[in-house]
Amino acid sequence: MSCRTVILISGSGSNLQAFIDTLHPQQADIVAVISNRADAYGLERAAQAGIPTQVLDHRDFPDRASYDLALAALIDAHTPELVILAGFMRILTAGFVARYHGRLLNIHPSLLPKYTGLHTHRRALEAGDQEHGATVHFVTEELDGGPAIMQSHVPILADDTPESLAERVRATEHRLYPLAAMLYISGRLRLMDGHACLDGNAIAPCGLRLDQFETDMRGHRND
Ligand code: NHR
Ligand code: GAR
Repeated sequence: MSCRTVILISGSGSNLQAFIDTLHPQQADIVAVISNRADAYGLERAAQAGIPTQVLDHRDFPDRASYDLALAALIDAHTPELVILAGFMRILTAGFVARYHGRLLNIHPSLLPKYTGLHTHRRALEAGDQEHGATVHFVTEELDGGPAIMQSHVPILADDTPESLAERVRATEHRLYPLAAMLYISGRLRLMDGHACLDGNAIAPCGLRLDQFETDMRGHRND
């Protein structure tokens, strides 16, 4: 049975594109793409793929609570099982997060718990880090603080700029995010007692490693 999925975006939607390109319709049914910005390029990607789109501009609401109530009403009309934040740039209230407890995922462009919030690539460069990456996590009330599911790692190069580093990280996000979502869709991944669990076992605090997981998958293939 296909997993009804709503994807929230604010911008270019390259992660949305990765979902469209990677997930089979029998696995995930992307029933709607919702953006808080009317000019998000991801809306065109969705339309191109025949996915219904909606825009809900946060500037039309007096506060976060009223925006989040309207957003939840839009989402719930599609009766999704899974809700995906893919470059969605609005902080969500505790009430919203509680409503989708255990079925709301985010991708954050850093090796959490390092660099929560914004401008992660610049901050990793300024700190002189040797590696950087992205984390898929369950969303909780605590900003970028929910249980980690899986991380991708990239080296930081001597001549990197925030832009070049972001591009290298984003290329890994497009493998990382659909794979993590598939673990949820297949029923192997769950949030249990505040822990991200794979096959019923708690995942380490930093999450699974994408490179390790991909190596293991190759080893288990018999073609
Ligand atoms: N909401 C909750 N409750 N918990 C999380 O973990 C969330 C969340 C909402 C979004 C994505 C997150 C990221 O991956 C995310 C995780 C936006 C901001 C932010 O400061 C911070 C983190 C994230 C997304 N947004 C500004 C705001 O005032 C607006 C910035 C803008 O519009 O450019 O909401 O990084
Ligand atoms: C991605 O790199 C994602 O990790 C990051 O924004 C980009 C969205 O790209 N998310 C955040 O910074 C959330 N605050 P996309 O629109 O092309 O998928």
